[in-house]
Amino acid sequence: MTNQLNPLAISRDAVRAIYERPLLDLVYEAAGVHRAHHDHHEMQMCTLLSIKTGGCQEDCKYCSQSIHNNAALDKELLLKTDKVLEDARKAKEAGSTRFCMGAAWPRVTDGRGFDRVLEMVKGVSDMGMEACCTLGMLTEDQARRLKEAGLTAYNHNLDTSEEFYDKIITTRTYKDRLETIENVAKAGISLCCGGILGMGESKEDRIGLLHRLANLNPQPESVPINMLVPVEGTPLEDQKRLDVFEWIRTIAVARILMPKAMVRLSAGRLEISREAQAMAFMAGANAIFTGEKLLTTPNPDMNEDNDLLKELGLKPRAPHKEQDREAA
Ligand code: SAM
Ligand code: DTB
Ligand code: SF4
Repeated sequence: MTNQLNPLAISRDAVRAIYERPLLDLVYEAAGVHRAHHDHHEMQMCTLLSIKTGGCQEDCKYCSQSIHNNAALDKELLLKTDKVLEDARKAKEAGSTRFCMGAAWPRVTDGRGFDRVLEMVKGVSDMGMEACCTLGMLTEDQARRLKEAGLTAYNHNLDTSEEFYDKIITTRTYKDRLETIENVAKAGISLCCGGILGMGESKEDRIGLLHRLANLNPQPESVPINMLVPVEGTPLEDQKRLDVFEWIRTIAVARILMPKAMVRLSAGRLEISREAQAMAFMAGANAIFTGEKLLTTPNPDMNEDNDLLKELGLKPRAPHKEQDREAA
């Protein structure tokens, strides 16, 4: 069961003790864990595409796509499969090895829309790329069908601590999130699960999020760490920026607690300096989203990212590396 504590459960006090270490000690330890479990010269490059944009009924206070918010947004119905596969091909040519398709759906509903998404997943997977989706809540049967179509990973975030959750979202519960996570695990799909920092949560909330993530059983294969992008027209548009060292601290703790996971720098990189990103890579972050856009907000320029990786001596990671290693 995914939402039960795993047998190696780590206590919240233990997570807090790690989180509160002197920052440089923490980064030093995280760097060691990173090097013990990964090739620390490798960076996984992923590309995101919003396959259905806006009009979502959930009331997530950070999100440009919620009907409860007033963000200026070009809404878009579910894209055609050909267009999505064309974008995936371009992402592959640009060096991306994982293609993640996001839909502003609160949940997946069976029917023509979902059938089309299954077609997209199959197409991306047939191209030799890792296919990832984030489509909202999912039943066990829908997860199974995605797996059969070739899905590598499903993104479904816990976003923050259980205590802070209802300050951010009221139309669904933490338990709803955990149920989908469990359905993903039952289907044998890798879980991509992380959160957002800088929404006005306390340090204790960040500790609570890390504690829940580390105790998921199995642990997530990928942990996206989003820094809030304050979107105009959302309730969080004027949110004060989180100190970037708290972001680095969170990344380091995630790396120590989830040694095998890919720790993914997600939203918010545009506003984070090269130096801070380099420190995050030192602290164990080993995946980024590349390309000019995330789902609806801008992302660093591809050339700037390539320059940064080159400067730091990092190289792109091959697709399906884990499976290849297990099969060898
Ligand atoms: N609707 C699906 C869901 O909520 O699971 C999938 C798409 S949703 C946009 C995926 C994730 O993007 C959210 O869980 C959240 O962590 C992140 N996100 C959305 N808007 C963001 C923002 N303005 N700043 C930072 N992260 C954001
Ligand atoms: C995740 O945790 N971050 C990505 C991915 N999963 C789907 C999405 C970030 C979205 C940022 C806001 C936007 O572009 O709309
Ligand atoms: Fe909908 Fe996902 Fe945005 Fe929440 S985060 S409003 S569920 S698209």
